[in-house]
Amino acid sequence: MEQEDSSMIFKEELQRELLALMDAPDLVFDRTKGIVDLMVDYQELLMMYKCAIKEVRTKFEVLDTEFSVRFERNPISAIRTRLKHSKSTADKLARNGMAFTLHNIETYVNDVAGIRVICSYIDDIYEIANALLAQDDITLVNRKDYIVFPKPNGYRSLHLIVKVPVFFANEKRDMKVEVQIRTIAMDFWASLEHQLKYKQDIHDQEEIVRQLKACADVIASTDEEMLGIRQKIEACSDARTEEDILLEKLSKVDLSV
Ligand code: 0O2
Repeated sequence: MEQEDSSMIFKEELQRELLALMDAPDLVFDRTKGIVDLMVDYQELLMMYKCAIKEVRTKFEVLDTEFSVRFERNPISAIRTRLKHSKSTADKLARNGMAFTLHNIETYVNDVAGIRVICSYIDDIYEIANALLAQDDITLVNRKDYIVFPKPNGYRSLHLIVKVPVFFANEKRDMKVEVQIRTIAMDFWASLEHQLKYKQDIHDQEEIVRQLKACADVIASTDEEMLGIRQKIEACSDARTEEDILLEKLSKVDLSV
């Protein structure tokens, strides 16, 4: 009932505004121009975020290539990137009582540019994150460790908001990028859990939430165990002779970079 009232008021206000605009063509022109300008500038801003994603993605790809040559294994199993949907950006601003302006997007929405890095093992997450943060053109804006401090629903991931400089034809801009780093298992869990957000009519929601939490706990201990096994295997291969090491180094020469 309350919703109907507010939608009636909104419709009446809109009608009044349209009538006022019909009497004032200059105002119509100004408003239209304002909206077109905003959309053009917004497109440009998205282009800049897209470039920032490319910069950070390349940094992770470089680290992965270096690891693969030095340690003969790839810490990164996959990299996914996305630009936040405009509706999602508008919703986030509206939830915080803010208008959809370029200034508000840049200042208050940290995840317009998003990059998700999927690792096999937990220690890779921190190694990759530290290697990124050690780079002198990267500034850490915020760090949330949902691995050490998981969310009550069981969500685990390392979140970093970083700023990266991007060089355009006429300017250099520091752009914010949200980086989420997690294991394959954590990612598998998060994808399924994410569906809960968009399904309104789920029966037995409480049971599903409980099952998801239980799965998150199993996944966390499996991740720990897998890391332990890998470390044991590595410890065995550390007991090599000088000759083994030399032969191993020689075999690396043929690795395709
Ligand atoms: P989408 O669709 O993934 O882009 P802040 O960004 O700091 O102002 P926020 O949004 O609470 O505040 O940040 P936080 O906690 O770092 O979470 C941001 C993103 O992390 C979310 O983006 C999700 O991608 C992911 N995330 C956080 N919590 C959960 C969770 O419980 N389950 C799952 N599956 N993902 C989670 P968005 O904004 O939801 O949208």
